[in-house]
Amino acid sequence: MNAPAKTVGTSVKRTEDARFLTGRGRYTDDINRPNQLHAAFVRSPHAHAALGEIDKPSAMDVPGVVAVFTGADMAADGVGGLPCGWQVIGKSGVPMKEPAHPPLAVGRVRHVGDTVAVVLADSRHAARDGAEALMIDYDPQPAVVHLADAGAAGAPQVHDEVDGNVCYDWEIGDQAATDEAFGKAAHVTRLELVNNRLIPNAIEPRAAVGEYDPADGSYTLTTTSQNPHVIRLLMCAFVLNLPEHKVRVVAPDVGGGFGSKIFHYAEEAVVTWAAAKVGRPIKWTAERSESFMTDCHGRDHVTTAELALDADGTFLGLRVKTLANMGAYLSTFASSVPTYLYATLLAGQYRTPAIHAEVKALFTHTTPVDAYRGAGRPEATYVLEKLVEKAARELKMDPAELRRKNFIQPDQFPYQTPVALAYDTGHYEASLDRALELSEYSSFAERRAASEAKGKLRGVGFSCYIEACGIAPSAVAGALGARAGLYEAAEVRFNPTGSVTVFTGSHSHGQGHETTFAQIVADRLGVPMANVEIVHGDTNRIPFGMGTYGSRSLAVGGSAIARAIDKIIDKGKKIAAHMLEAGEGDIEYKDGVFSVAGTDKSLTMGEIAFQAYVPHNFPHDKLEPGLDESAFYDPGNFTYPAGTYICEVEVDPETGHVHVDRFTAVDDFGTIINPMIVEGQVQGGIAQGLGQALLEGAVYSDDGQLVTGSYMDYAMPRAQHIPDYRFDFTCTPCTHNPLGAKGCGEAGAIGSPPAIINAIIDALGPLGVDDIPMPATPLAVWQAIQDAKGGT
Ligand code: MCN
Repeated sequence: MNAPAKTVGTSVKRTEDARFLTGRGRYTDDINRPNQLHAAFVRSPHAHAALGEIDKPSAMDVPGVVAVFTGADMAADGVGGLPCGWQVIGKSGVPMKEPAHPPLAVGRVRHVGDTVAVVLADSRHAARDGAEALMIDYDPQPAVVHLADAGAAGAPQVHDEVDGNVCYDWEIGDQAATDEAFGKAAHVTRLELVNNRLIPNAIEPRAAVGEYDPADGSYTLTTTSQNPHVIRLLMCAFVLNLPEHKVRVVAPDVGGGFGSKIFHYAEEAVVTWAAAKVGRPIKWTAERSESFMTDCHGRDHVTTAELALDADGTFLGLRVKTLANMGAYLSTFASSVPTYLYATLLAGQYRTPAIHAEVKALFTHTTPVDAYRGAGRPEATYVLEKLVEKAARELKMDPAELRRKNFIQPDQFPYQTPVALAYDTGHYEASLDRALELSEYSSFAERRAASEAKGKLRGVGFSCYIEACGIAPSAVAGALGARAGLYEAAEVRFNPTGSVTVFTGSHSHGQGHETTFAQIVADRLGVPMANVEIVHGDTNRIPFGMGTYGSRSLAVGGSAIARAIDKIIDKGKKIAAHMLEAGEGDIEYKDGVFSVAGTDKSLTMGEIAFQAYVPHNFPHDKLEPGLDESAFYDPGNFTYPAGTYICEVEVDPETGHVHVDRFTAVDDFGTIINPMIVEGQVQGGIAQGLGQALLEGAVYSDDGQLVTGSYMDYAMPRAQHIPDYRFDFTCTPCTHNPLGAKGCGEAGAIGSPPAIINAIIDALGPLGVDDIPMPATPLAVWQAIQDAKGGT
């Protein structure tokens, strides 16, 4: 029997889409349990207030309401706070401040939307009525909202125990060497910028169902999570103090996460705890306005950056100072984002010999800020790629050529940057050249002239991004302060009749793992893809898992699967040797067939699998029955996808409207499993980057109200905003994982904002505009034009 055709590298259609497109997906909100109660959370209307009396009877009187719980109730049960998973050690060894974060507020509320109480009722509407009826004594206090104010003397304190609202003051790189580089510089380019706060908007809002079984004291939490094992670990160890073997966490189909569903949220702990209190299942689904207020936000940096260059444009040094908004509490991964996922990427694709970066993280009375697609790396790319483009303008150099001049060269890998990371491989010039060609950069001047003839301004902008993904090598993560290693686990079970069940610790919530992982398994085991089932998202079925974020699933989760398959093949060789009466060393394996070297004796993988489970004459002291192997894979390094993005915009100077006319993306993701899925990932990421660059931005009033709390005020990109994409890939395989693959899930969101903003600045250059903030809304662009003209 011939092995099925290889699938890796081909655009196999997504297996999971049959379920999604026919309405057969099973999401948390689809789950209903007999006798369940519905939860409504009571949220603070104030950014900062002392909590007085909470009058439970006012809600209990509402028909259908069964129970009301507050922070005091949870505290009385010994419930702990929501933890942060990364310890950042600041300057002079000062550890970060991690103030208490009770799931329901105790004594004080610290942001609009802070969770104050939960009302349980027979119906969703009754729960909501009860929540609205609950009388709470708030004593409003002054709030601090903006980064610029949070560190000022006399600013309101978010936590009494955190002096000056400073979570940490951290640095990386060599300050003395950087100062010396600036001393020698022929030219210094300076930049001040804001990386706008974003609000994640997955199609499926967060939801959770908590259950308790008094028969055996076990709990089940079904939740919209990207990493169910991590949620179980954090909830059991830090919050509810439960034995892990009594807690099952299930993340069924999840309708998008983009990072916002990797954190352990208050509602998950509350519904689990309250289910045992009332002895009934409890279901909660967020309303969209709750999502705006309580899903962790992203970005929110204020940065000054300086690039030192010599007379011919060679980079000598980079100096960066960033203020990062943590919001009111430290969310699960928040501390790592502006440090290890941001400052370590500031070398970009360049050979800058000296870099020094300082990051001060501050608490404010706003929604907590944590990872959002790209997490830290978009902020780093935005700083660096705006700065480089500005340097090119100031030096009157072609922006592509300035970059080319400073690229790390292919023969310099592995390349140790001055900011901790060691890139394993890359070929940056190859991506740049292909992008120049694909974007028709050489004929840009003609298109610019054509736009001008229509009264429009055309600009072109570049971004040569790099990211570190495949998070995270345990050795590096541990050294950087992670409280756990970030390996991944897999179990591959070759069933007796030829099907394969794969249990993975990764979690797919839009990325197509059921397809791409099956491609890897099918090719390596020589079975049809249809025979492979990928199981994820259930702590009772999967031995362990770190989940999906940081574009880690293929590079880390996929590598764990590849390792488990290697073990299956090794065992298959032993069985084949026994069956074929040959020495194990004489058994060769290729495309699903074991054969004795130099003979025509062979057995297929399917035959071996069957024999593995019916081992009539196995030497049982040497060979156990079964063909089921597990593996953990701890990456040796991050993977470093990189690429060049070139954006062309046309701006209407009368209205400030920006039309993104074409967007070229040439990415190096190493070996690609499924080009269609990867292209989809890049498209989605660019759409999110375009949202940040042109439309999205969370706005708080000075007293801490979230002004952009609905789609009336927070604009997401729509089909009409999506440009003519031009895609291609270059390939330098990752050198340290068995697949040669680098992550692709965040690249688009990381690389695109600076390309778009640089293009707008280029377009407006003739009018004297030399900067534009994100989001570059028509008003912001129009205002910049007026300011440059000296008008209002
Ligand atoms: N892939 C491939 N070849 C490569 C790299 C990846 O075929 N060289 C495939 C993978 O097998 C997988 C997909 O592309 O099917 C994305 O893989 P990877 O880059 O490993 O990223 P993850 O699967 O770990 O996904 C996480 C990443 C992140 S961090 C965010 S945020 C994000 C994203 O993916 N959130 C998403 N993409 C998303 N897409 C959807 N639809 N929804 C989200 O919430």
